[in-house]
Amino acid sequence: SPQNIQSKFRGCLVGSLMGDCLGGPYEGDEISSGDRIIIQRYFDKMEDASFKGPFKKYTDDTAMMKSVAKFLIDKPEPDFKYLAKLFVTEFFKEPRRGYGSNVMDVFEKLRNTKYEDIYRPSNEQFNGLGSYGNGGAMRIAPIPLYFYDKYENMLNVARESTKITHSNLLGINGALLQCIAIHQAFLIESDKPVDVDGFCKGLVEKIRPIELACYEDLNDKSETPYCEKIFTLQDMLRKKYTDDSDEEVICNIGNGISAYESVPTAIYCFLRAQNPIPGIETNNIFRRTIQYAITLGGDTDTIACMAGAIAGAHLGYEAIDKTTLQHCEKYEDIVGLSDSLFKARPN
Ligand code: R7I
Ligand code: MG
Ligand code: MG
Ligand code: MG
Repeated sequence: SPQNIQSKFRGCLVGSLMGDCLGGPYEGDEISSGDRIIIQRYFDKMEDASFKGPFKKYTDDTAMMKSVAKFLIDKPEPDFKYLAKLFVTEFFKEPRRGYGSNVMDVFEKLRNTKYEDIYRPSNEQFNGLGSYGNGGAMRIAPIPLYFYDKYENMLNVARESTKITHSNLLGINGALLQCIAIHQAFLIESDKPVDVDGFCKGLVEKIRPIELACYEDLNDKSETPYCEKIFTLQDMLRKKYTDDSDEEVICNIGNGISAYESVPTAIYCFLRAQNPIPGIETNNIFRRTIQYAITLGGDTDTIACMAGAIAGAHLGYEAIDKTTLQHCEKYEDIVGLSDSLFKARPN
């Protein structure tokens, strides 16, 4: 296991916060080539110690991630009813954090039914189909950290915690894919380069059995959805970075609010950022990852949050620019939360 575990805990959760805070102002936007220059300057300004400005607010992504961390820290055994209560309490305390437009119904029902069956409200979403939004994936980061040496427990806790709000298979498996991606990145030494092709192969090996178990009627020739998407992004990465355009990435991988159109994109951003990207001027791979994610537009806070969690889990806290971090709301709390999560691990 890696040497700098505590630094990786911090890198991952702080990375998640930074993607959320810095991506927040651009959520839902379509980004033009002129906007790309504005985003470059925005990141340059954040790194300039003489720049003073109001902090960038975090959104629901971080609000819910904090609850997942607290759930792991406070209880020796996973208590999913406790997690449901943390989500609901946090939502009613600060409802205006940009939550998904349907997940609020789950919080209300949970409260009104006094948590009688914590999975029923989520099962009732979208006429019984369940949400396939990226809300399960965006908050998952503490789980692959806490269970980094307990793979099966990691998957089980990731699944059960996601199901409180998301019961559609695409929503659940998207959260599991994000969990696996963070876990894989965490296990790569921070001073070692990422083997991009190997990283994709690892993801396919792990997500395929999970997906196959879900889709029993799948015929032999068709591939499972997330595996298919990983092959697509792998193909795009193999083009040797000559003709990749943002439009192509958005069209083939996505930049939307569904898990299917955002988790693979976050993984793509992390992998693509291992090499220089035209128009993104920085030598810092962490910055390149989240700046690129925001440049793609769409669900910027969430895609940058997920990409930042993966990059931070690989690179650790040292790789993150502290001047930029200081512009993010409650950053000290997230550093403290990472350390508490690290200390809460059994052994
Ligand atoms: O998934 P969720 O928590 O939303 C997270 C997103 C992130 O971008 C946050 O930053 C925040 O802005 O919201 O919340 P949900 O309400 O469950 O899902 C989000 C949206 O995905 C819904 O409001 C729908 O627009 C869409 N969606 C679906 N649409 C049709 N059918 C999710 N599931 C379905 C579906 O089954
Ligand atoms: Mg958000
Ligand atoms: Mg929103
Ligand atoms: Mg979002």
